[in-house]
Amino acid sequence: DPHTYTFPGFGSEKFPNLMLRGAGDLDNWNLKVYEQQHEGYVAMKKALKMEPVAVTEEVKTSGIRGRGGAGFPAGLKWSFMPKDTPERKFTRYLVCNGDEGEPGTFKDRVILEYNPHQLIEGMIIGGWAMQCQTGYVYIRGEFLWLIEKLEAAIEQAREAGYLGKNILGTGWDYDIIVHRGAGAYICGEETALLNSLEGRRGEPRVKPPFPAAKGAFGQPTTINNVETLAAVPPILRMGGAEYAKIGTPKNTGTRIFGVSGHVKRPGIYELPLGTPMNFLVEELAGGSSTGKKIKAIIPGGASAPMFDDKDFDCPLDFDTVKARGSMAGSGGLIVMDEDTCMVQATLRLIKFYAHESCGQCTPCREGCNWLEMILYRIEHGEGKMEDLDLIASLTPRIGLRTLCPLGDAACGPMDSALQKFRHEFEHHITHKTCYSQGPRLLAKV
Ligand code: L3W
Ligand code: SF4
Repeated sequence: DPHTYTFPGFGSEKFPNLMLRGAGDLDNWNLKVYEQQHEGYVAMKKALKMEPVAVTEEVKTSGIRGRGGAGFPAGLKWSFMPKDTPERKFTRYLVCNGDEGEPGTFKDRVILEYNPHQLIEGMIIGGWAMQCQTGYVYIRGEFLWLIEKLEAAIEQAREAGYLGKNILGTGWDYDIIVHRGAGAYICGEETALLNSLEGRRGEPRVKPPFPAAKGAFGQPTTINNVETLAAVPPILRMGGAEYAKIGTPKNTGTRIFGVSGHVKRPGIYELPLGTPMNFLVEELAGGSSTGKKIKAIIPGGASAPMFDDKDFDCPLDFDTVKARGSMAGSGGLIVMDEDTCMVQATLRLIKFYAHESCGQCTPCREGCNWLEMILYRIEHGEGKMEDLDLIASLTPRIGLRTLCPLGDAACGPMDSALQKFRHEFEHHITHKTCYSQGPRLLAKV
């Protein structure tokens, strides 16, 4: 059944298959296969017969929240775009954020590789709803093999008359341009992405103005994640109200969770929002791959504070994960067993943020480097007990004091690791060996 699927070894429970539909079919990147076998472009044809504002209303009704990390209601975001008036005509842009670079997150690439037409269809529907002239896919530069496939799929859509001039006789002109990033994580932040798209240095801008008021090239722009836009065709096909029945009332629909780390079956899983984390990790991903107890799980990409076993039952929806002190973020779960050294794991994460900081804000640029240096000496058995107080005094001076969320993102894993696994940091300092791995050589990272 193309609408649902069951997991091998997991009884007969049916899960809705909206995002990964057709993804198992290697020819699905081909327009004909997508159209003939997976109801491709049915939603687009339906949307183009509707008033643009009615399409936005349908997305609002669906309740879908942005899948890139912040969980902002997508329909509401679309409705922020200014409409033309007799006095003023706007050039409007739709930008798809395909700069997937969050550690532990690998869902957008699956859509781009196996279901690119669903994204293109979502971008045409979004472009129509907001009456945009151009759609951009800002894609992570390392995804070379996906870029070729995506561009070939876009060309097929052009040939079919779904992109270009006077699309399907509506009088509306719209095309999609693929723009490659050059390897900076920060360009996944929406305003840094816009700077990069414009050929400037990829640094976040001050918000407000939000992109809906002043975005790409100074014009009204909506930026949505790949997964959010790819969810639009199923929403239009089934109707917003029907989509809203999946998941929980304020966290509707399905999302693609990525599970990596110490599990037997790492990979991606499409599930309704609100699915309990331990169901995903234990039942679907097969539980611990090492036979050791699972010690920590990062629930939503590296920026999300870590959970310890008290929260493994947490329903994976934006609000509950937040209420329990973390964030559902990009939906990438990183699972760590009890042999994982939390000092080393935290150092690895902080090293990433220190490297990727764009350097505009002093708290982020200097603070992340300081955290890295302090963690480095603790990891190598050269830390002092006062270092833990120093860390605790540094993070409140970084978080919420910066231009973009990267500074906060570094503080999440740092604070949660220290709060939940403080004894491991203390052990490194007092014993000069590792709590989890014994008297291992405290290796350089
Ligand atoms: C108009 C207003 N628009 C908000 C729009 C805003 C944006 C969206 C959400 O961070 C998170 C971050 C990462 N008028 C508006 C408005 N908007 N108020 O709504 O905005 P915001 O600022 O809450 O979030 P953000 O800056 O988009 C995203 C976390 O996601 N994350 C990151 C993942 C990284 C990737 C990647 O590598 N590509 O996905 C993962 O957890 O830490 O907290 O569009 O314009 N009044
Ligand atoms: Fe750049 Fe960090 Fe400031 Fe973000 S928080 S703008 S990455 S310096």
